[in-house]
Amino acid sequence: MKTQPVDAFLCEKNIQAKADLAINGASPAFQRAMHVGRPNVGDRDAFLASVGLVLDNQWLTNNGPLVQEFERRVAALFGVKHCIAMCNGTIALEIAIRALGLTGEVIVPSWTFVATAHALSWQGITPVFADVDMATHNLDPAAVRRMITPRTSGIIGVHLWGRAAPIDELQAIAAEHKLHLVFDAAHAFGSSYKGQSIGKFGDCEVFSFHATKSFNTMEGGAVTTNNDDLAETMRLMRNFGFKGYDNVIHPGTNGKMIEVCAAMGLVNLDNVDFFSDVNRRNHAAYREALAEVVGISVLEYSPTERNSHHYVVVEVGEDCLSSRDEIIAALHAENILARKYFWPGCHMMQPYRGLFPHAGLVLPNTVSVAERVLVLPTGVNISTAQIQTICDVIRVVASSL
Ligand code: T4K
Repeated sequence: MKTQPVDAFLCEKNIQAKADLAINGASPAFQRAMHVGRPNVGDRDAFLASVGLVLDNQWLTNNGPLVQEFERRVAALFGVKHCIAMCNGTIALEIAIRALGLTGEVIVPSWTFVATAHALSWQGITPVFADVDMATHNLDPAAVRRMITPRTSGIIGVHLWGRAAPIDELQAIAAEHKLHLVFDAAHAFGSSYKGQSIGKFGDCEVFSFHATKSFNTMEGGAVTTNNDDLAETMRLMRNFGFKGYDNVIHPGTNGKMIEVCAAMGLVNLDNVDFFSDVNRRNHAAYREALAEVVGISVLEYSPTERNSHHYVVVEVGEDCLSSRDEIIAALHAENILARKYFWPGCHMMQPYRGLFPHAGLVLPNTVSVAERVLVLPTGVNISTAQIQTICDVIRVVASSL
């Protein structure tokens, strides 16, 4: 498979001591930015050929043949009845939320990308933030129980970093309180829970295929479900509520995936195992290179569950000699654009801060984890030597060298 050359950002610098760091005046390790979220792109020629066919076909969007093929292949991969492809993950969330008839309050983690909360508030629903478990970074079921009120209509669990939320426990809470249960599976393409593919749990699961995801369609998303009626409603909603020409039978919006995005998705589906294999190797290289650094730990993935290993999540402990922000500053000076995903937590972001001024008091784990996490580059565009350089920077910053 052809991928982008990984030596385009070749780095020659040997980093042994603080004087070697760009933050102390040395030249940066990388001439061009090393981004978190560089797209994984499968066979470029196959993609370009497919785009040629789209143009020849003169069918660019509106449930075209490639979108339909893409939906069939994703549904088969997950073992779920329906995959409804959408233009992005956020619209997919909004459509799922609306199709399920959620109202009032919905419980979500604050420790997630802000789109999870925005999709609710965009529909006039109040996102109520529940705390996460420090070990899993996913919703803590006990915290969810504490946030239920008479206005609660649902729960959105997030499979953060592609590690499954506590599905059984959330399912039990939802059943007990007659709540809808949706999973934001934006990070979880190819993940499993107790050996079963993510994609068929809760009322539905919502994926993002944004360029920065392990599996991408440039922009894109999907809802997967085993519920026939829900699937039918969402298909109507993503296309203005049209059922055939001139016949609008449902409120709707424009949530359609275009053919070129489906073409990218089909090419990338052929390479999704390759992407995961590369990410797994990269993840192991990071873990090995950072194993001895005091106060630094790389978040682990279960050896018994599938995961794309797309997120290299580093936790900076209190015993580390440098803070998370000092490490980030040093990495950025080297042109390594590590991210603080998902600092500071949704509850601290402008649209929600005023709504819940005391939210931090009930979110101690979220507050804590938001201050200690950073995310490093991975994917098919990074070499083992470059990973080594990134780890050298962290090792030197986090030590007394
Ligand atoms: N739920 C969850 C849990 C999510 O994480 C997301 C999205 C959603 C829902 C919503 O799904 P979508 O509506 O996005 O399909 C990025 C992504 O835009 C977003 O999709 C993703 N999560 C989030 C975790 O990351 P930003 O604000 O960090 O994007 P940005 O522009 O800074 O890009 C990230 C990095 O990727 C940059 O350092 C540059 C690099 N990059 C980006 C693009 C687009 C590239 O190298 N090439 C590219 O083409 O949100």
